[in-house]
Amino acid sequence: MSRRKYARAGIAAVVVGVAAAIAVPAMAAAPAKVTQKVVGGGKFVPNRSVSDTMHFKLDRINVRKGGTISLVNTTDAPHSFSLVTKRQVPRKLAAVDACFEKGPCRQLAIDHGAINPVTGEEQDPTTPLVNKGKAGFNQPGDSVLLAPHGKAKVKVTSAKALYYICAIHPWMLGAINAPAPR
Ligand SMILES: [Cu+2]
Repeated sequence: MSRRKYARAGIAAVVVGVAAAIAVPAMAAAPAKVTQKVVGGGKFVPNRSVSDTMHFKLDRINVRKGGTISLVNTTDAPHSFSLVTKRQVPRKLAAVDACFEKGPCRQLAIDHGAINPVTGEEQDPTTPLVNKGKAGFNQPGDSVLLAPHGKAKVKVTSAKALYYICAIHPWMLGAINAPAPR
């Protein structure tokens, strides 16, 4: 083989190698099972603040379509895992407050039966799982309640980006198969 042919073979090998390197991340499928924990609790700093550190452990969940998210609540409080639109994800403190007024938190509470739709009074939720549209978690409004130290499993039946909040503590939020909301 001439020197030139060696050079061509070398270039071809590099091209194949680069193609493989590009193809590998695309071929690596999202996992079929993911665990999302709810962690944290109250925090008191004298003469400074009282805050609540409860949050979803993962800011972002990667899971394949048809995969399962196991929700594990390690806190003493109830929570929800509720799909909302990207726009409805709070990014400011005012949006956290507004969630209970005109935002999705109020509607989710009504859908779970945690607010009496006639009197507007809070009550024990009647519907732990709300499913809009087709089965599984795939669109805004799909929502599950987590009792204190409770567990739940949800099946993700969409490959699209999904966004979630806790409708009780809407600073708790994140994304499924999309960058974490900031
Ligand atoms: Cu919560």
